[in-house]
Amino acid sequence: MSSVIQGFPKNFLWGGATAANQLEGGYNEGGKGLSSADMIAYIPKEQRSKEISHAMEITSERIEKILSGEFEARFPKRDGIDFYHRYKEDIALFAELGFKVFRMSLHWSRIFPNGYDEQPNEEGLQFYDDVFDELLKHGIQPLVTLSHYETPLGLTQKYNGWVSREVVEHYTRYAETVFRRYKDKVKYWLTFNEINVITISAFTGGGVVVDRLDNKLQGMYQALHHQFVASSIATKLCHEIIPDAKIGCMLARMETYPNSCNPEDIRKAQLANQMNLFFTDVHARGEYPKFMDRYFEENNIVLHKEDGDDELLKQYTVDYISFSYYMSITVAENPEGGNEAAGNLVAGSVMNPYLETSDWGWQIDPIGLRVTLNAMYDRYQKPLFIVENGLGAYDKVEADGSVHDPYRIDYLRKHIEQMKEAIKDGVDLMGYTAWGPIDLVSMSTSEMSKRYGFIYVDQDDDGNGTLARSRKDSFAWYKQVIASNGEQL
Ligand code: BGP
Repeated sequence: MSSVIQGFPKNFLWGGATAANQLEGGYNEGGKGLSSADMIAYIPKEQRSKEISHAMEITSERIEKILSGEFEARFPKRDGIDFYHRYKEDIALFAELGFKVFRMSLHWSRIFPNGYDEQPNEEGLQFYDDVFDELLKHGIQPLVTLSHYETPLGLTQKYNGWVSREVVEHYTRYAETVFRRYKDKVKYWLTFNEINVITISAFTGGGVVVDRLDNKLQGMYQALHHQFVASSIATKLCHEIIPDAKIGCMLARMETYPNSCNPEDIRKAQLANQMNLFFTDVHARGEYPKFMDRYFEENNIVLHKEDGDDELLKQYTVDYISFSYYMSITVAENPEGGNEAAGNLVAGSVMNPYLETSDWGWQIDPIGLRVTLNAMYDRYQKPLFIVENGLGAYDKVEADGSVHDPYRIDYLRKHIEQMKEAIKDGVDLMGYTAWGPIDLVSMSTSEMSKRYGFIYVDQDDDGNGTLARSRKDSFAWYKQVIASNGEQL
């Protein structure tokens, strides 16, 4: 009988997580092409819809207006926080925190500017070589996401993004190029960020403009199938080219509770969890779960598969399962009034009266993280990695320049405590990369004011500021968490 593991494993990978399109800037420098993320056009607050992402507003017409210059594309998506020029300073701060690992993504369009180019852009490849060298100089392992809400715009214009099978070939050429280029520097990879989001916003997740689709749902799930196949091929290539690397999938985990013990609510929550874990089922088990047959039939979705697709999915499953966790969701069969808390991510969601709510309506549930870690480990028996967790909040800069963020420390402490409990429960947890260790651009709001960082960045929602970096109170706290391997919280 193995003894219960007390505390975090010695090799636990503590760090922070970012995404190129929210971090780098330099959107048109170094030979980089335009991407879907560069099309998040400015939408004045008063005109914003309740959708979780402005990318859902993207239409063919809006893209043309941006390309023609008629429509000013939105700061700061294009500009991030200028990591492109400041990466040495930022990585030195991550090293001061004691990071073991740093999650980042590559701008696909920095390496293949149009997406369908035959040859890569050397300047783009060299930039990431320089970043990885800087990380490794400080003893920090890169954890690289190949596609994080960024599809080269050329693939949208030529193929309408991932809805076309041709994009599989372009993605696998990109994956093979970077595996070969960085095989001695990068040992942790992820194929797609939050692969489930393509069925919420096809433009965000796959550069697909839905007004060009005859049938929106059919298009979303066909695009998703292409990403599943591409992910399996990338997994095969990664194992061949970098035998000592680990490649995983990544899910926006939506742990969902029933609003009552009414069996109707129980069933609604069960279905919501099934529909969320469907994505990791395919990545980790290598096949579509049976409950999806009913969903496809009831929604007139007929996937077009090529010979060998099912075999690819089955043979090349992921080495580990990573996910983002921010909140839990509660659903009722007959909700009285909707729930803005989850940004309408799940139909029928209602407020959970037992949970606090963030400034952006996300319901804070540390115990839910333990629940979901146990549920996912029971389901897959594969190593898990929390690659996003954090609290987006308004921070106040005091007269002396300090930023006191006890609310962020409290949020993170409580989630890390639950991670420790899950490890005691027997969960194999590889690591934890807090989202946005340095303030960066919010995905859903395209703003800076929704801040996550241990490091404050002097930049406001309209791009004004010095971009100066400074340490918040949570910086010293997280540094101590890492130094004590999660003992001093
Ligand atoms: C996840 C994305 C991240 C990040 C995070 C925080 O869905 O993978 O890129 O954006 O959400 O959300 P937001 O930035 O909207 O606060």
